[in-house]
Amino acid sequence: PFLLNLIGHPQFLAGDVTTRFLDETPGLFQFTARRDRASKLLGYLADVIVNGHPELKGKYAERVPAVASPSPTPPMASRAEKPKGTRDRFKELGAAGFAKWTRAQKQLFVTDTTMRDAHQSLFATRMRTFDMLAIADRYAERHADLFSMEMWGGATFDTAMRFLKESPWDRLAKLRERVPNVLFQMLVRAASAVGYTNYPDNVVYEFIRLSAQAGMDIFRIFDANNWLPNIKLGIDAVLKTDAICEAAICYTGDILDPKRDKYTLTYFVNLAKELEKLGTHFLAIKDMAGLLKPYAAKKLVKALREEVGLPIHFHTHDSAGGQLASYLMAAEEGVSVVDCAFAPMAGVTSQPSLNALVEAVRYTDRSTRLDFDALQETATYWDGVRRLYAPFETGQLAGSAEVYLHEMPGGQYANLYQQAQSLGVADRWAEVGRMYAAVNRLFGDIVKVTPTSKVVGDMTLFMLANNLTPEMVLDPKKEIAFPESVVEFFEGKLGQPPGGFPPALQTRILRGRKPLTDRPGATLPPVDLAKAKAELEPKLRRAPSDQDVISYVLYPKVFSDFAEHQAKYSDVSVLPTPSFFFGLAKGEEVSIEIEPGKTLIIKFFTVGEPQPDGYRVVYFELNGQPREFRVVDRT
Ligand code: BTN
Ligand code: 3PY
Ligand code: ZN
Repeated sequence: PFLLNLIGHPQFLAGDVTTRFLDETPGLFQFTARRDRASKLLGYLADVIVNGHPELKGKYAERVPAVASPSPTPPMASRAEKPKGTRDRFKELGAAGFAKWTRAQKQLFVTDTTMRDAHQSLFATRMRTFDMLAIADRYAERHADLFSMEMWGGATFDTAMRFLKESPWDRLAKLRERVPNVLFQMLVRAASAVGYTNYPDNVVYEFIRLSAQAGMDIFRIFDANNWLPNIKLGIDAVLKTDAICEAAICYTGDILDPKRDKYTLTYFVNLAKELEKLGTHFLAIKDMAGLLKPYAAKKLVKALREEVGLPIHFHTHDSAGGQLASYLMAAEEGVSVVDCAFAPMAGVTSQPSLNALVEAVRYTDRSTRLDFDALQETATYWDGVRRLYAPFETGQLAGSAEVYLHEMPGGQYANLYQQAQSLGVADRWAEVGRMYAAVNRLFGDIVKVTPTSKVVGDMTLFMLANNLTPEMVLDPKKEIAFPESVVEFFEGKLGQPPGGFPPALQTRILRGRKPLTDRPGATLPPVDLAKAKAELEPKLRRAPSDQDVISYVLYPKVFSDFAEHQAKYSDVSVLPTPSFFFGLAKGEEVSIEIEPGKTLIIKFFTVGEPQPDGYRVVYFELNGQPREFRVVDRT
């Protein structure tokens, strides 16, 4: 084990082994804590080997070999001087100066969404920190000319803890350490922060303060109803930090369709002007479902460039298949930044391909100046990563224009599919889209994005599972126990939708109770963070950090379960993804770096027959020593 620790040590890899190396590196001798972590990880692997991973239950899940780590990164990359990137310019100019600079540039800027929206949209937000860290140095060295990396927010905060049993804060910190030169961007649901309901104001302020402190640079703030009082809260919270505020208009409907008069060009331009007045540095067009078709994009961006002085950042999903054209139209009208994902993680419900976009504008006056070979090599890495998450894909092989009918956000698609699977209605997936559209009509044609899209999704699955038609939902004689999220929405707990709620349905759902018409945060009492901390301490059996406290306040149950998992199994984010989901194959050996320079070599032999008490013995070798684990067989 000593030798393994030595040869895996970054200083050793760097050839930087002086005579004092051993004296200055006491970590080599801290065996106890490590042995404890090793036992916990072996316990985790033993459980997965015997019982399977709980997230793969009922799924067709074929084991996929680990991806080879990308070779072009030299071992000591993290020490080398990084090329200057957008983050260096931001630090030099400040948020307002940086926004002004961005708007004045001729080149088209590109945000890479691979580490957030792309996997949220393609495989239900299941990408693990492990697979991001393995490519992080390459981003710092070869992709410093990206505008930003969207790598946090949206559903990642919840799913990291709930499904992957890893800390979203650690993900941010570790990536930040490796990538100091490229701007990090996150998506925040304004008053809903990174959750599904409106929180008290002090929770939103605290969450954004801590995120900025942890290294987040750009906050994309949107409200799921495009409701200004809620967006204002998010903007104010970001403006209290030094970070960049990017307030979003959520696009829905079709501004070119004369029959759709609720979400018109004027509606969006007026909304954008209000956001500018509230002090945002950037304006985002958040086309979460991919409904902003090319000629509509041209018209919208042209109007916004004329009427608003902010740089415009355009986000879409390629759900129907034609959204690269929307980016080109927007580029012609002066959009500053577009959101793309690396080709193997692009298309369908994800963003348009970054590799394709870059080539589409090369040799034009809006060229991104990004390097073809560097992009191609990174694309190859992501191709390998995507295969590891096959069990979480929806099986949708191609884009579908049906999105113009159901208007489901790309980021919801794979998650709703998982929900449908767990309710046993995945075989009726074809009906889901049509029912989703019907629910949207029942609700008065609302903006559908988290959390309102979740309300529509919950209602859709509820109606399918209970064989309810829209007529039955409206029939006052029929008793219906509406889903909790639907009741809360009609109570005004997510704010007010454009044009208000359909009165008849609202009355029926609330059964005479009075809805909120004010901002929910205006009356929600502030969360007592000190009290939450005191409550958390005995659960954690250590002093909670501010990050622990806010995670707990946002997600009490999810965070508590995660903390328990971590106490039992230690930090499982260090496991390679195939081992995390499938354990090890008989005879397989993996090397696991539990921290820089500390590596465990684990080999799995076999599992014994079930014993009368229901246990099985799992046989491993840890750093050359035999180790056995007794695990209850729950299969
Ligand atoms: C069984 O109980 O059915 C299987 C016995 C497996 C023996 C294991 S393999 C790893 C460890 N090293 C040994 O020499 N024996 C045990
Ligand atoms: C989210 O809030 O997670 C979204 O991706 C919305 O588009
Ligand atoms: Zn999105």
